[in-house]
Amino acid sequence: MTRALILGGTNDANLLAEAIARAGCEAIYSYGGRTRAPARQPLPVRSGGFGGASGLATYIHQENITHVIDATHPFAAGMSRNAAAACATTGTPLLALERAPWTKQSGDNWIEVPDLNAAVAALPDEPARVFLAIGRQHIAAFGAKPQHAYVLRFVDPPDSAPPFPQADIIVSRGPFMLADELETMRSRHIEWIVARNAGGAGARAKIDAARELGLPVIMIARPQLPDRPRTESITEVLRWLGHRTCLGA
Ligand code: 3Y8
Ligand code: NAP
Repeated sequence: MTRALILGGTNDANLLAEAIARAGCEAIYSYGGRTRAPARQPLPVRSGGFGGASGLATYIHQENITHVIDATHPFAAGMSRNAAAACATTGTPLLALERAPWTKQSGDNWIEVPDLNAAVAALPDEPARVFLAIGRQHIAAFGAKPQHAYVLRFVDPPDSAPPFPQADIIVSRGPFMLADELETMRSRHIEWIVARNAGGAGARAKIDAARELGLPVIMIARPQLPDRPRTESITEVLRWLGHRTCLGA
C-alpha cells in the first residue's frame, strides 16, 4: 500500500497535494514550519524539522512511508540533501518535483551571480533603490551596503529590524501578479532587483516586470543539490506512485 511523504512548502507542492488527494493516494504533507499561517492542504499535514537526515530516516520507518517526494523550493538545499541521504539509508524511493530555472529572455538585463555575497558585491556603490525579493532569512549580508534604500518582501511581519537604516517592508505571500509587481516597482522608484532563481510561476512576475521597466536584476543561481531522480510533471509523480495501487485497485 502506497504511503507518500511530500516535502512541501511551494506552489508546486500544493498542486501535487491536490492531485494526490484526488487520486485517493495516502500521503502526508510536510512543512518546515517557517510561516505563521501556511496554506491549507487536502492531506494530513505535519510541520517542523525531522532532526536531520537521521531524524527523517526514523520518521520514514515509524510512519511506514513507502515513497518520498521532494517538492521543496530549489533553495531549500538542506532539506533536499537530508532527503537524499535518508532515502539512501532506508532504501526508500525518492523523486524530486523540481521546476526548471528561469532563463534570460531578450530584453532581460540580468547580472547572474553564484551566491548571496556576490549579489551584494554586484550592487553599485552610489546609493540606489533596491528591491530585495529574497525573503528575510538571508538579508544580513546587505548590511555591508547600508547606503541603499531597500524595499523588502516577507511572508510574515518581521520580528526584528533589518540590518540597514533604510528598509521599507512589504508583508505579502505569493503567488504575485505582473500588474502588482509593476505597481510596486513604479510607486517605489525601484532601480535594482535582487532575486533568487526560484523558477516556477509563483514568483516570476517580478522578473517580467523588471524586463518591462528595463531594470537590472541581480539573479542568484541555485545551490548544488544531490543527484536524484527529478521531474517537472505532477502526472509523472502520480505514475511513479503507481496511483492505481493508491486506490487499492
Ligand atoms: C513556508 C508556504 C503558494 C506558495 C507560494 C513558489 C512560490 C511564493 C517564490 C518574492 C520571492 C522567497 C520566499 C518565495 C517563493 C512561492 C510559494 C515561494 C520567495 C511559502 C511557504 C513557506 C515559505 C517559506 C519562505 C521562506 C522565504 C521564501 C518568501 C506557506 C509562502 C523569498 C524565496 O519568513 C520566513 O522565514 C520565510 C522563509 C523560506 C525565503 C527566506 O529566506 O525568507 N519562502 N514560503 C514553507 C514551510 O514552512 O515549509 O506559507 O503556505 C511558499 C512559497 N514561497 O501559496 O502558492 O515558488 O512556490 N518564498 C525566494 O525565491 O527567494 C518570494 O517575494 O518575489
Ligand atoms: P532548508 O534550509 O533547506 O532546511 C533547513 C531545515 O529545515 C531542514 O534541514 C529541516 O530540518 C527543515 N525543513 C525544511 N523544509 C522542511 C519541510 N518541508 N518539512 C520538514 N522540515 C523541513 O529549508 P528552507 O530553505 O528554510 O525552506 C524551508 C521551507 O520553506 C521548505 O518547505 C521550502 O520548500 C520552503 N520554501 C523555501 C524557500 C527558500 O527560499 N529557501 C522558498 C519557498 C519555500 P531538520 O534537519 O530538523 O529535518
